[in-house]
Amino acid sequence: MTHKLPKLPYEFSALEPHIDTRTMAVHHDKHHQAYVDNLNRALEGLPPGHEDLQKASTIQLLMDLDAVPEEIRTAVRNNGGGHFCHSLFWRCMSPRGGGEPSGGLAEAIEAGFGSTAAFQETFTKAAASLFGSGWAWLCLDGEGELVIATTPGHDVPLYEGLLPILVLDVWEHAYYLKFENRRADYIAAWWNVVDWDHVAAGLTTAKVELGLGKAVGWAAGTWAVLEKEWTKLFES
Ligand code: MN3
Repeated sequence: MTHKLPKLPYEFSALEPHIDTRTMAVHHDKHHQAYVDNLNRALEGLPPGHEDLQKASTIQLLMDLDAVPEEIRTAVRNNGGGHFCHSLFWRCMSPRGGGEPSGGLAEAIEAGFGSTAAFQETFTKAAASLFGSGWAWLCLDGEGELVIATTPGHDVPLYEGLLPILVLDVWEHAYYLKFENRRADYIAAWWNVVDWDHVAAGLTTAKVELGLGKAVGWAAGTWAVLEKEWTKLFES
């Protein structure tokens, strides 16, 4: 398939004053677009016998990188990963975001971290102390517990069997235009736009996926099923 840049579900300016218009425009239209273009370009160079990968979704590619020919594997990992991470990142933010989680999500966060404040403090520390470029995540693990994770580059927590439900981009391009080197200020501002409703929807999906995954033993084919649900999270 030809991978496509997802449309932002809000205007570039919608997250002002917390996340600025110019950063959103450059980040979505230039950075994310480049990952999509580079992924498509890498897949155009598939050697004969690997045409099936042309039809694979981003998640299917990432979940079975061994099936990707070695000469384009790094390009697929980095650019497919970048496409996945950013697609989820845009959806985790909203002009109606901020405040506190509620319902089942709030209960899960309290069970996992003691309180929303304690969760936010731990997540913030993980994001702030991540060396270099990468991502901070809230995920559901194989036991059904919420965990905080960080990944370097555009690596995804799916590699570790973690299902991501909230993600923060801490590459400098995500904040440098407004916050310069002050990553901590960016993270503090970002909490004001976190779309807890979307995170809650992600948790519900992840729980279903976890049940499905357990039922079939996380076989590679499982991801074909999971991918459908995850795509909804990005596109709905
Ligand atoms: Mn980015």
